[in-house]
Amino acid sequence: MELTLPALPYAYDALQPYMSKETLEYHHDKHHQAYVTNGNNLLKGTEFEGKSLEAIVTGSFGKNAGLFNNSAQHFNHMHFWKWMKPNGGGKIPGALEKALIDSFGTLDKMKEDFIQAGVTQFGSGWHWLTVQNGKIVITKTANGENPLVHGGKPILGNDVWEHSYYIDYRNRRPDYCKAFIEHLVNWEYVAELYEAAIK
Ligand code: MN3
Repeated sequence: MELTLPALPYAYDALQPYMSKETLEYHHDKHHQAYVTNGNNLLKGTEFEGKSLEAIVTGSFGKNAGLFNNSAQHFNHMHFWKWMKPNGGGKIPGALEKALIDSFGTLDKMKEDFIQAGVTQFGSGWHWLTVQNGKIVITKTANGENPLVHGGKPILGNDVWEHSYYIDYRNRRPDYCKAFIEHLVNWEYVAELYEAAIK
């Protein structure tokens, strides 16, 4: 399967003031495009040609670092664009809201723990809401790594590589993580992945 860059599901300026047009132009058009281009080059001639993206990511982990880094980042960013929406961060659909309260006690505690995971990820990486063994847990990973390679199903992830926030927030990663969970998350898409993960 050839990796392809999906179009952004909203206009480049649609997430302002929380994520700028300039950030999305660089992040989507340059950074994500590079993962797609490099991933396709590294895929050629390997046993993974013709496999699903998930199979490439989990199969190359620990075996082919270049292919893993680029294919995992492609997977992460394909979802990342859909994990955000204009006027995001509002009401969480009922079944997911209940599951989050069951897992974390309160929604505020879930948000606090999610932000903390992003703030404490040392260097580049991601922080996640993941369905693992039927429960929702918060994790963080370095570089392109994601919960798929640890047997989890990621339902929400935020990119804390500096390219995701430095234009808008400079060094203020905590403010970026807070803005993401409060104002950008597309909870309908998270709920869709949650329903698929618990089937
Ligand atoms: Mn990125």
